[in-house]
Amino acid sequence: MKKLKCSVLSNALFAALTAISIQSTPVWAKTVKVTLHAEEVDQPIDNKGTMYKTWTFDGKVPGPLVRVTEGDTVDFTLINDKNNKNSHAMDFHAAQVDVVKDYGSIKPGETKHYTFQANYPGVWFYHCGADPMIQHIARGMFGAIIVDPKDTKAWPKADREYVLIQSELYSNPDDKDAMMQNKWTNVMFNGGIFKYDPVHDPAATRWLQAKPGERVRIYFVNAGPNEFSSFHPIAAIWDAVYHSGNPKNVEHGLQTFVVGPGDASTFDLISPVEGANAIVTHSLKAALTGAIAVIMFSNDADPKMGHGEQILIR
Ligand SMILES: [Cu+2]
Repeated sequence: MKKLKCSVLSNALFAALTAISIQSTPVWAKTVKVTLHAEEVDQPIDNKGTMYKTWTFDGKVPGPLVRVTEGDTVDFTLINDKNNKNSHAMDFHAAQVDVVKDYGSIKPGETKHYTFQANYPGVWFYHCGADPMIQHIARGMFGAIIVDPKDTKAWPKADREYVLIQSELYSNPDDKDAMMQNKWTNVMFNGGIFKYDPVHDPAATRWLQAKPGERVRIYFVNAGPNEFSSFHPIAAIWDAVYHSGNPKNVEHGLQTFVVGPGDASTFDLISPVEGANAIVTHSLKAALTGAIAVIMFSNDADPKMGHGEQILIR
């Protein structure tokens, strides 16, 4: 009896101490190591496999999705592969650091290391900032970092999540003047012309999927380098839009939301019916040259889509 009482007491004491420590220090915060390689490699820019001389993070356009929780420390290393011909750099919009020391460019064969604490939840752009920045972004050196809010109850739980990153395609990757004059030929989501749109391109084999009634959370980044996005779901309404992806910056029931170059926001979409929506930038020259993503709402939706690796569909 005495022993039982003692253990109940010690359990209560332990619970109280745990509660105090959770309130006073972020015991959940962790250090996340992120290493990315600058790689100058060719990548397909459409569903037929047309190759383009891209510059990339880790050989992909967009670069890998980085995901941490608010309060985490990101321990970042950039390796500029020795076979490259150009200097590269890394600018995380989620960071608060020194632009000269941390965002400065490094030559082929060099490595750069810095750390930052992810103090604000949201979806953030990352990109190479080496000179000329317009060309390094246009050729593909960009991606997204999601900083999940530490309070998981700060917003409704999403049933599926997708990342879409808008960018422009310039037909000649060496023509910096065309980039400065905004002479793009196509606008794309996730580095491919009509990548998720089998309606406009029968060669497209991928699209977004969900079930009616599910809350679909889209993390949207506009890499630019020049065009604004008038982000709109055709045949649907944004249930909620969170500017910069921060749950505190919420608006409800919107048709379009403008995301400028270098900005990002998070969009919740719920379909009451089966059928398709088309997610576009309603700037129509951009949409009709490639920036359309079909999302199919079906009771038979693939349960793997919108989870794990299928958040950023390659
Ligand atoms: Cu670069």
